[in-house]
Amino acid sequence: MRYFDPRIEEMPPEDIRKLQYRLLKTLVYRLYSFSPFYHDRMRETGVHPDDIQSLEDIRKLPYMYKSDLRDNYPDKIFVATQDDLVRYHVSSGTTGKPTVVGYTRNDLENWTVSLARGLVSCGIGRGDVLQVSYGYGLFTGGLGLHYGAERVGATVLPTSVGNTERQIELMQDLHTTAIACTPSYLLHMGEVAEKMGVSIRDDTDLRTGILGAEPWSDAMKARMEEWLGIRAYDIYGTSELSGPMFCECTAQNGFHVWGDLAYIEIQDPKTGDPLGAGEKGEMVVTMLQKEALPMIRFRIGDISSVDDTVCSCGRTHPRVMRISGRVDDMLIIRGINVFPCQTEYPLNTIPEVGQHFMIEVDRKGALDDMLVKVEVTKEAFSDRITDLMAIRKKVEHRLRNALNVAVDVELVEPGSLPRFEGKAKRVIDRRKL
Ligand code: DLL
Repeated sequence: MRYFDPRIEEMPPEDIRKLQYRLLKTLVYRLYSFSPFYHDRMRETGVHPDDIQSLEDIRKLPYMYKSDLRDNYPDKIFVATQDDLVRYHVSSGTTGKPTVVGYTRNDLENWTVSLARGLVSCGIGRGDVLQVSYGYGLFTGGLGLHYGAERVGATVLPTSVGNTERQIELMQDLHTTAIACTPSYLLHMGEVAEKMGVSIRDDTDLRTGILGAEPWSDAMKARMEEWLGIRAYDIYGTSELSGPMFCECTAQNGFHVWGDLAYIEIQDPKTGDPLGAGEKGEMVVTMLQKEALPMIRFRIGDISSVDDTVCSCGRTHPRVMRISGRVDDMLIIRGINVFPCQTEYPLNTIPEVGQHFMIEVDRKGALDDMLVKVEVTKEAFSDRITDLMAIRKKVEHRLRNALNVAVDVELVEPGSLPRFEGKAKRVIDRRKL
């Protein structure tokens, strides 16, 4: 199957924009009338639904922030009665109260359809066995992928996270062809498989990875594809948008954001000025059809750029490039802005080091001090101090070029840094403790 829904996926861009405008108008009137939260926000901003006369007028509407969800915990922003709610998910909230997302039946349907389109776009369908190794439960990854994969006719193997050896046995016994998990969990799986004497590349049928929920780089993708013998596709979403929503197609050049479901703005994070196609900035997302927890101009905080030209796969919906950081993840090291995920790319270009790293930030006297702990590969790990020093120098040099700031590097034994089953946590900032 080439498309899940060609009528939508190949819709001419002008028609997508017309549809978006119609959906926006309806959404704004509905929320002005039925949502006390949005009604008050619009009044405070001095905007009335009648002021929305074009798609660009979306910029007149007020923003929504993650803190709005926390401040209105658990469900004060919901625009659905209990009778209409069919599911909750709860995001873990590492920095405060968790946030709760409610879904109506239509919300679940749109979420499933969005993923069904994405899965077909990267070649998944009947005959595939998709191992879903995202967490099932309050996290959106497991159930989201599960329903999307069933919709396209794939066979789902709902392993969730953990029990990695068993996952690898099942992968072999049930002939898994595709896996959905975080990139860091797939790395961990590859290592555990090798310890079990299994090469994922040669001893399994795995050919596709649907990887996301955390930042990863093109270099890491290239390395995993080569090592594991797969094609690795980026998948993106957040709990507030429903969960995993948008997936890369076989062109592997950004994930398609379905215009009938979402409208994306890219803006300067400081001034809020709109940025053009190809310019990197903060993503602001409006979900055009969400019912229970509507999202207008949600400032997600992720940084990327948009390509709105028609994709070589034939799909007309804009593509968002790989996320290059989060506005609030930025570390300021001696006045220089550093995004932790900028570290990954240079490391992945050095064959002597593995793919695992940990950043530790401290303040020594008045100065910030950034230490990057990097695992050396088994092959490069040696007793010769001069060899290790040469590798360390190389890593320091590459990192300094990429980050524009000098960092200390400590080489550590293969397998000694923490491994992650869910999202990786690679930064310890002791300045905040
Ligand atoms: O991580 C939803 C998800 C599940 C996406 C499975 C993909 C696959 P949250 O837990 O709410 O939801 O976290 C959302 O994770 O704002 C990004 O900062 C980050 N993130 C998600 N996908 C990617 C990705 C899920 N492909 C937050 N690349 C987002 C980079 C990602 N960061």
